[in-house]
Amino acid sequence: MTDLLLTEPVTLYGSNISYFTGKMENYFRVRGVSYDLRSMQFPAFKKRMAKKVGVMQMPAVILPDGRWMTDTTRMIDWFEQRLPGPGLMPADPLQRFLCLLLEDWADEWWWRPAMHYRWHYAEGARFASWHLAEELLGGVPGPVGLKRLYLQQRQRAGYTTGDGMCADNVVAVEAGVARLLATLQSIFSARPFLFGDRPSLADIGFSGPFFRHLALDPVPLEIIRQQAPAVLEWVARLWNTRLSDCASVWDNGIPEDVFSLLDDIGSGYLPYLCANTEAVADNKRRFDVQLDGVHYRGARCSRYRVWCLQQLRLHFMSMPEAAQEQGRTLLERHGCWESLWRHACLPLLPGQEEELPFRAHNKMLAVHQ
Ligand SMILES: N[C@@H](CCC(=O)N[C@@H](CS)C(=O)NCC(=O)O)C(=O)O
Repeated sequence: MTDLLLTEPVTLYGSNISYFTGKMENYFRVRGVSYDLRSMQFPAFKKRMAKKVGVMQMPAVILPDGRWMTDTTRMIDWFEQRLPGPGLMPADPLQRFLCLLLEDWADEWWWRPAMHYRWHYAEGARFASWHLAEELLGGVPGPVGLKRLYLQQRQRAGYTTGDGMCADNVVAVEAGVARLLATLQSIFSARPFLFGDRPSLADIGFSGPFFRHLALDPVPLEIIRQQAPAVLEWVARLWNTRLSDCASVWDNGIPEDVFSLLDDIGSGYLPYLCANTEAVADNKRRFDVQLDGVHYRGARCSRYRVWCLQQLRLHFMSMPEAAQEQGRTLLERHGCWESLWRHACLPLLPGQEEELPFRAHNKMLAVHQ
């Protein structure tokens, strides 16, 4: 693929407290791509973006040649294939697959707890609703209090209480975050990035839940300060790292402490993807599921996440045979294998998401479906 020559900054439309905008900013900074962050102004931006790429979601990237892009996973993949120099993907096929798996997990699974901490606690909801009302809805006539109420209700109905969170599972969901923090605390006490001295796609993936949410919103930030200061250091380190200054390569093999992340993927995320697949196949809009002892009632169906599961399978199958064998043993040992392949046939729509990053068919979760 020809090297991409960017003589002007790309435009990044989003919000400076948004999960996926924050992920894309971390990517651009680490990769040395200059960008110009602009806030989306509603309602005009919504129509404009939907016309350009098919959906309205944050962020949108506009290339200097005027092309619009969406979906951080596919955008990053697009840039990685075109930007010069060693990038964020390890050469070792199994490390590479694990980076893709961790990125997907960070995008899709940690979204709900991150939204929970922001919108469940009054402190978080006060901060975020004020910020978003001013930043995104400043041009909409009406009192700011009403806008804040609207935003709070929309986000809860779409992503927390409307996506399987309830009074009964708050403690267990927060315990899952504490488990993640404990593992990451021990990883980042041992080395600067997930796979060694150099950031990889997995670090960029985890900047989604951490940079603009868990390490920003008041309640989880205090938990991280007290319980996982090495994670806070990693958040700032990633933000302040340029890949071009990193001489070193990733460590060889898979660091042992990454295995407990795989255990969690095997007991929570992959079974969730299976339950979502079944619900989409049955044309449901919501489903109940018990994962790792946590009961989610009325979780939202996601066509996009059926595609995510398919992508994980394709990434696995694209590895050379020896790496697949090694990968299978590893995934079996950590409870990830059976659920990765449980449903032979995935209910994808014809051509689903094939035009990404220039056109999307589905939002990650359609709030008003
Ligand atoms: N898969 C997409 C997900 C983007 C996404 O869901 N962004 C959120 C905000 S951080 C959003 O815009 N949601 C749409 C909405 O709330 O209507 C990506 O990687 O870019």
